[in-house]
Amino acid sequence: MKVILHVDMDSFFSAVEVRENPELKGLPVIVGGGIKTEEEKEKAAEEPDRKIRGVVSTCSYEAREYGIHSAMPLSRAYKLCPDAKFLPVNMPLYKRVSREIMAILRKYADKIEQVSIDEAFLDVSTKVRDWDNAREYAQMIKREILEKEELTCSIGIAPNKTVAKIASAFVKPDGLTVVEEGKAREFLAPLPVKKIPGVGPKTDEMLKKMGIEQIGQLASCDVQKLVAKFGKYGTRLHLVANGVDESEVEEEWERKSLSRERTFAEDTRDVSILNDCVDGLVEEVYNAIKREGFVFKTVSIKVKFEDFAIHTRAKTLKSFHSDLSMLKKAAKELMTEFSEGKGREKDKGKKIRLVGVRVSNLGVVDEKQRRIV
Ligand code: TTP
Ligand code: MG
Repeated sequence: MKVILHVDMDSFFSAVEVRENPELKGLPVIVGGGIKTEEEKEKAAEEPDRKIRGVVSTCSYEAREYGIHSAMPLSRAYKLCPDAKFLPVNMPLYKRVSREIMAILRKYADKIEQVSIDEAFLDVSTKVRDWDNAREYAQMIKREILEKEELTCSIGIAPNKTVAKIASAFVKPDGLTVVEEGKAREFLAPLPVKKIPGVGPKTDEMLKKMGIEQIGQLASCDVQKLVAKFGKYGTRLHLVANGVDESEVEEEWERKSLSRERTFAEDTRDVSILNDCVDGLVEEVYNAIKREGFVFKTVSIKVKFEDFAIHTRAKTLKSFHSDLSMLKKAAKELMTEFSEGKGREKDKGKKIRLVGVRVSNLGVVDEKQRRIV
C-alpha cells in the first residue's frame, strides 16, 4: 500500500509575519512588494507610498475575506482593504522557517520531495499501518509544527501525489483530508476541474466548451476526445480524473527550470502584442527566480502556432545572471525570430497561439558565502 502526504503551510509568508508580530493576529495582513530592482527603486523614489508598488505575495485568511489574493496588484489590495497591514517580503526569514519545517517533515518520511518554499510530498508507506493510522500520523506532524514553529498547515493523504495535493487544498487552513485507497474517483468527482494541478483558466474554458465542469465528467469522458483536443496532456488529465497517478516522490528537490507561458484569447501576429506578452512573462519569471533565490544561465522562448506546432529557441549565457535587464534582452532577441517572421519558411504567416519564457541551468546563491551552489 502506498501512502502519500502532501503538506502545505497556511498563508505561509503572512503566517510567519504574524508569528513574529503577535499584535497582527486576527487582522488582515498583506505581504508583498519589496523586490527592489534598480528600475523599481527609481520609481519608488518618485512615489514614496510603497504600499501601492508590486503585487501581493500572499495574505492572511482575514484579508482573503476582502477578495484579496496572491498576484493581485498591491494597489488593488489597498483599495479593497486600506486598513490592512501591508508588509514587505522578508525572504531570508521565510527561507529559514521553511528549512526548519522541512527538517521536521524529513523525520516522518521514507522519502520527501519539497515542491516549493512551503509544501512537500512525503512517502510514509512503511510508517503507517492503515488509513486511520495515517490520519493519526498526520496529526502528530501538525502538532509538532504547531508546537515548534507556531504555524498551521493543511495535509492531504492519498494513495498518490496528485490526489494528496488536491486533498490538502480541500480543507484549509488547518485542514486534514484523507482519501483512502479506492476512494479517489468518488472524492474527485464533484470537484471543479480547475482543482487539478496544472489546469489553468484556458484548459478550464476549453473543457467547459466540451460540457465538462466537474472532475467526474472528465473521468467518464471518452479519452480519445480529450486526446483530440489536448494531445498527450489529454491522456494525463483523464488518468488524474480517474484518481490515477504513478509518479514517485522524488527525494532530491532540484529545480531544473522555471517557466511561465500565456495563451492568447485570440491567435495573433501583432508584434506589439507579442512583445508586451514576452515582457509580462519575463517579469513573472524574474519575480519567481528572485523569490526562490535562483540565478540562471539559459533563457528560452517557446511559441505555439495556430496549428499547434511548437518551436523553441534558447540562448545560453557565459555566466550565471539574476538581473531583469539580461533576461529581458535575451528573451526579446529570441522572440524577434518568431514575431518578425525571421524563423523557418513554413511558419511564416502563421498566427501565434501561445508564448512561453523559460530559464534553465539554474544555480542557487548561498547567501552567507555569496557564491553559486
Ligand atoms: P501558497 O502555498 O500557494 O499560498 P499560501 O501558503 O500563502 O496560502 P495557502 O494557505 O492558500 O496555502 O504559496 C506559498 C508562499 O509562496 C506564499 O505564502 C507566498 C509565496 N507566493 C508568492 O510570493 N506569489 C504567489 O503568487 C504565490 C501563489 C505564492
Ligand atoms: Mg501554502
